[in-house]
Amino acid sequence: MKKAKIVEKIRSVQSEKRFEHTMGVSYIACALAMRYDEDPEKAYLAGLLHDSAKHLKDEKLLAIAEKYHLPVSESERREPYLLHGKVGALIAKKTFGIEDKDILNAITYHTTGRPGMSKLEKIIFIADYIEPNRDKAENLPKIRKMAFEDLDLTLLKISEDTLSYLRSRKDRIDPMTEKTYEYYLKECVFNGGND
Ligand code: DGI
Ligand code: FE
Ligand code: FE
Repeated sequence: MKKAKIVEKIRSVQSEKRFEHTMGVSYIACALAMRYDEDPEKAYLAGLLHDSAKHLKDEKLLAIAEKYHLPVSESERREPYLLHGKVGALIAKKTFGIEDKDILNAITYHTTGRPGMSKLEKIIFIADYIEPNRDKAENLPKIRKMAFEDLDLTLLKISEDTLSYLRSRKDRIDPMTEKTYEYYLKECVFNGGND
């Protein structure tokens, strides 16, 4: 499907605010791709589609996951919105014809991250957090600057802040969110944080 058509389809299901976020993620992902020698087109597409299942209600996310035999973890069953990455990747494939595994993984893991992420996965995870319309997270000015200096250190900082945010709210933490933090903590200490 043509890019302009994808943009229009996404616009038609998202609220104005979410659509602005989506476009923010696409453009920041593009800029990060330019900085880190990743393909800007892939980054743009992954950004555009990363929240393509975010407008769906919990029951719908669970129903889609069941219909397409997507594995649903205990944590996702309790907090079905965590499935919007996985289901988003399915939509990217089935509705928008995206076959690129790296783009699909970037969509799948954009909320929790995962150990050993690809460059594109890191870019989408980070762009989602720093895009210009985001305003809630602490340390954003620092993290925004960091993002253009060191991908792994930024990833570590974002997972650390996300964990403390979830703990402060007494939200349940998905094991993958924790694993991502632990992996990048080791990674950064071990290799000094260069990507
Ligand atoms: O979809 P977006 O809002 O653009 O961003 P996102 O997909 O990164 O989702 C962010 C939300 O997900 C944020 O409120 C924190 C939450 N989240 C991230 N990891 C976990 C989590 N929520 C729970 N309950 N457990 C997690 O491990
Ligand atoms: Fe999301
Ligand atoms: Fe998002």
